[in-house]
Amino acid sequence: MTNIQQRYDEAKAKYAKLGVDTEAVLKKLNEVKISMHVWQGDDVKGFLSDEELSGGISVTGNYPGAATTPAELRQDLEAAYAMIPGKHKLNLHAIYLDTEEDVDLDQLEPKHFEKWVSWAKEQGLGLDFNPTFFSHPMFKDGFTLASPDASVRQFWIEHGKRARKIAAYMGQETGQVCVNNFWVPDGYKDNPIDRFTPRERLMTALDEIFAEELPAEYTLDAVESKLFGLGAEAYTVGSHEFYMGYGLTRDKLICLDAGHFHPTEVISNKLSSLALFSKGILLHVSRPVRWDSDHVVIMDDELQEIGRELVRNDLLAKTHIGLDFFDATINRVAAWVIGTRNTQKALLKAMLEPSDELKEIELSGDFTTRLALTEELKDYPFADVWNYYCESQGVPVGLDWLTTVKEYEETVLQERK
Ligand code: RNT
Ligand code: ZN
Repeated sequence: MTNIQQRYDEAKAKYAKLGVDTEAVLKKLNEVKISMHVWQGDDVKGFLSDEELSGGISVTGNYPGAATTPAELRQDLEAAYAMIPGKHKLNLHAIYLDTEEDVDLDQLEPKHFEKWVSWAKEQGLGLDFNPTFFSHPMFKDGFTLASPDASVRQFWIEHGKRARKIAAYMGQETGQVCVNNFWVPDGYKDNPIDRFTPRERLMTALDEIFAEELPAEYTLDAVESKLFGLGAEAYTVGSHEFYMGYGLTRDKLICLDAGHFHPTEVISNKLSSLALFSKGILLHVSRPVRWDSDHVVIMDDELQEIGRELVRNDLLAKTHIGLDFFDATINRVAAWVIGTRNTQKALLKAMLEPSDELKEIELSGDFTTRLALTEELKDYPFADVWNYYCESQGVPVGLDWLTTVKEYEETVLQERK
């Protein structure tokens, strides 16, 4: 018997005493798909043009080996997925088109993503999508869909419509629903006089984009809010209130990005409310450090709280879990592996909790036991369950993946110019 098996058996017995069935937990965990974001692989550059990254987001670092072609990106993604247990999704952005044709955002068609789709099918991956409302000359004076200039709005409306067609195509081809997420950076650096009219313009533009019904089994639209961005510090048109209202009245998924709120405000505390009223939730699991810095997701309190909220409230079925971070100071494949595995681990930890019992304890008013037991649970051998899961899924156990990533860095990444 392997050491891992033995430790798992012990952990299994320990959790069983709490009434937690680790076998059932691992089955459930294995069904959760994480949508890994392509843009960690090349610092949000994409393949549309050489435009600088704009839209108030920023990547720092120049770690060697960033992918410069779709083929390199796919190679890196394969390396990362090989170290992540389970079957997942890939989250693409419009600027990641793979074509020889010279096309702009308002001319995109499904065929420009054919190579991604056939690769995803081959790999057994689902696909998600995002129209790109940044890094483009039509991002004018900080505005896209909410621009006061009708021709600017029109360009982006056309892009949005085309993105939806592409998402529907991806969903149809892969047989898994493709979540199409709309985030626009529009806003003002300094205090605006008129906060209302840009929001009204954004609402109208979105309504135009979403006018056509597309099959819900192929694609679902999501809308992502934000508090501020670089250069849009004073006012962001697509705020949380804006998209709560928009998403609820238009039956869209509402996307919560962990970095898009005030520094002490957490998305974990929003999930239960949103779940009561929204069609569904999209998460951008990220890690803000002092601002929306998009650091790699670590096993911090908020990540664990997000996991608990999803599990305790049974929200996994109506939640689509995506990642959103970009760090160019470390190996980018490692960034994916660390962030994705952490997100899975946080869910596993939550699933290993005797949540029904905890709910009863709370209802009975025994807050002493609630505190004592939740603290005690922190010492439970969840890692033994995780290691067993990794082994049974044929992916590296513990830190073994790092050796593989270092080898990959030496043999593949360092060869890149
Ligand atoms: C920006 C948003 C958005 C982007 C991606 C690249 O603040 O979080 O989701 O990070 O679209
Ligand atoms: Zn985001």
